[in-house]
Amino acid sequence: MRRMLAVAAAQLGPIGREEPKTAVVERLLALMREAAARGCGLVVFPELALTTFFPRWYFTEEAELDRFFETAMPGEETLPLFETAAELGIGFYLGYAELVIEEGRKRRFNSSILVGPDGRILGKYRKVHLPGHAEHEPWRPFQHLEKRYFEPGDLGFPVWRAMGGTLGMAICNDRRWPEMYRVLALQGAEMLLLGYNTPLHYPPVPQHDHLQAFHSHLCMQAGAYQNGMWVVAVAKAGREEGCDLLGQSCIIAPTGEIVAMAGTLEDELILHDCDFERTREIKEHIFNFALHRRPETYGLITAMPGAGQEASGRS
Ligand code: CDV
Repeated sequence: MRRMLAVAAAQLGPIGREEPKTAVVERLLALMREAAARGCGLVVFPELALTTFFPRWYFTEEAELDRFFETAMPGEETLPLFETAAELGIGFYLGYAELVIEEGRKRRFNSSILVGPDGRILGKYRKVHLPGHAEHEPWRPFQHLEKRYFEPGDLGFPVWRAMGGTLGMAICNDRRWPEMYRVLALQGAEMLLLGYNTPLHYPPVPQHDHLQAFHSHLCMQAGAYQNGMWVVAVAKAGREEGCDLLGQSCIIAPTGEIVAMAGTLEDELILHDCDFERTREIKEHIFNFALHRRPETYGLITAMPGAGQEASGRS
């Protein structure tokens, strides 16, 4: 018996710094409508999908920063996404900047939500692995201030049973960390939804610039295969405010094979009919966790962050 979910990865082209959120939401709605018209039950949007990738700037005024954040979900500008999803009967994943008052203070997270085909929020994820730096570093051609503008996610890596399968969420840099896939797989995740903004130029190690697409696919294909899960990875792509962002959004099968990949750096939909049952080909055989894992030898993974490394390296 097959267990099918037709999934759309909705890559976005660049978003301008002054582009109103309402205009971005129109672009998202066009992609959502196309996904539904082509028979999809789920559409996946990128990380921070409502605005330009604002951590590339150092802001001195809090109000300048605040305008990129959402204080409610749905909010006034994002409500049409929820209404349209419910009308069309399609679920979605959306990355956005979250600003909440918790513990009596302002807290900021790089977040994503999973919305069901009835337009209701099923779950929220807050990005755990924040790359970049916390202080202004003028030597860089552009900043990557995620460590300044966001707190590390505090919700862990939950899974949700929805749309016929078991789904997990992660965001951008999380895809480079094998622990993320494994923690999801140990909870039975069959599909990972992930949005990203990956600059082609990596200022601390520019000699790796030509490897951005390779490294992106390498870690996700390995994560898919070693954990027997589908991976739906969606870029914000193209030249955004002078910064070139990787495209090549893709859908990866539990075998590690890329089964669909974007060919442009613009708004573009790629689709695949995913069979959740295919996860068994991996999970019941080569990566049968119950049969082959030796967790008693893996204790160091949770006991320490790094092998005596200083926390002062550049990222
Ligand atoms: N948005 C990101 O998390 N970007 C990182 C870059 C800075 C390395 C990434 O892992 O793609």
